[in-house]
Amino acid sequence: MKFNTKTIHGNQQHDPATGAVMPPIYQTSTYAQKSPGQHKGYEYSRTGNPTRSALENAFASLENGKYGLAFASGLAAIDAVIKLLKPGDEVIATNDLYGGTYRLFTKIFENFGVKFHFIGFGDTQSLSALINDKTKLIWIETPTNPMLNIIDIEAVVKTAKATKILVAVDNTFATPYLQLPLNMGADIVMHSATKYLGGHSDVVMGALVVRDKVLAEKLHFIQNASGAICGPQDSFLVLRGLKTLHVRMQRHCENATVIVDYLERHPRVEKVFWPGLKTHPNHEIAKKQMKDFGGMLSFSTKGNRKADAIKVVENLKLFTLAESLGGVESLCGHPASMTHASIPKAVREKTGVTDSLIRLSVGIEDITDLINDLKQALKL
Ligand code: P1T
Repeated sequence: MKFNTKTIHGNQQHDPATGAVMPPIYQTSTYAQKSPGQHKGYEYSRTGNPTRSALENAFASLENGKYGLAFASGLAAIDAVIKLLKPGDEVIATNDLYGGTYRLFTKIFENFGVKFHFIGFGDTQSLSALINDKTKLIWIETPTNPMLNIIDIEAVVKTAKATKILVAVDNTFATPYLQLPLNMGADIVMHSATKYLGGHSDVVMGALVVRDKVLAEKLHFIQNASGAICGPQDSFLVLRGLKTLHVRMQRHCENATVIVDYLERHPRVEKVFWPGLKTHPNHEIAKKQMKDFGGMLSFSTKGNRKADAIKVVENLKLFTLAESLGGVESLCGHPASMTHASIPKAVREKTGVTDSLIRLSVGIEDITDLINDLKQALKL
């Protein structure tokens, strides 16, 4: 089945009880048992719920995996992955990643004795140099949030596989429409389904997809034992969102292409960060592993002044100033004071998250209106 059909039909079946084409919202916490342990596959909704199962199956299909798991948020999904580890274990993570992920690693899991190394993944030598027998997981985001760096997934997998280290890829920015990390040898794909998968900014949710049965069983155990599941109503909404993922992504990419071209030529713009640019340092890797270049971009204003960046995001009208991304509507953000404020200034500035950086989540509105909004906002 092709991807554009999978978004609608992948691993889906009509409701066995009624034939309902869309899975009903099974708003129930528990299920009748005939005799203790004798039930129809569901016993308690933390462990499993039919609406959530339909969504988890759809996630697995889209990422070309075997097992999908849905969580209460993207961070809850990441939390479950790190709970595979033990005190003393080490993780090598990209140094340019969502602020909340950095906070979870450094402020929660370091207290439990897990050690995190944050590095740029520009070359595999620095990765190899850090690998030792305590290294259990490599955590990458690609494209990264918010600098839009691209990490060569196959190269990382090649380095890790020699030593059986798990490779997890946060695929939130790319979505399975643009890239399939499991096909490139990664072990775990993670999503903030809050973003493009849901697509309508009305749900907070996380997802994991894996191929390996033993790994899936461990993650299911953690999902049930820790309990950070999502509810049936949210599962229904994300399942509905998924059905238009391919159409939305196509338009996100098209609109971003036009906006990047406009910003590149704008006299008030210093630099644009988007992997589709030929001048982007990782453009060739992006071309190799992605189908298109996505709807997320960042840019800085001429002179690199914080006040100018703030003024631009205040001026924008159609681009709503808000946290999050990946919805049908365009959003703008100031990472240094919003999404990445939990990363110390010195650490974030090293990766380029300066006070003059603006991030755009390009929506699927008419491109003329989006360009006009940027035009008026950049008249500083
Ligand atoms: O917000 P939540 O669903 O818990 O997902 C966390 C998360 C994980 N990974 C990436 C790449 C993310 O971008 C996020 C959430 N990001 C934002 C809220 C943001 O505005 O960047």
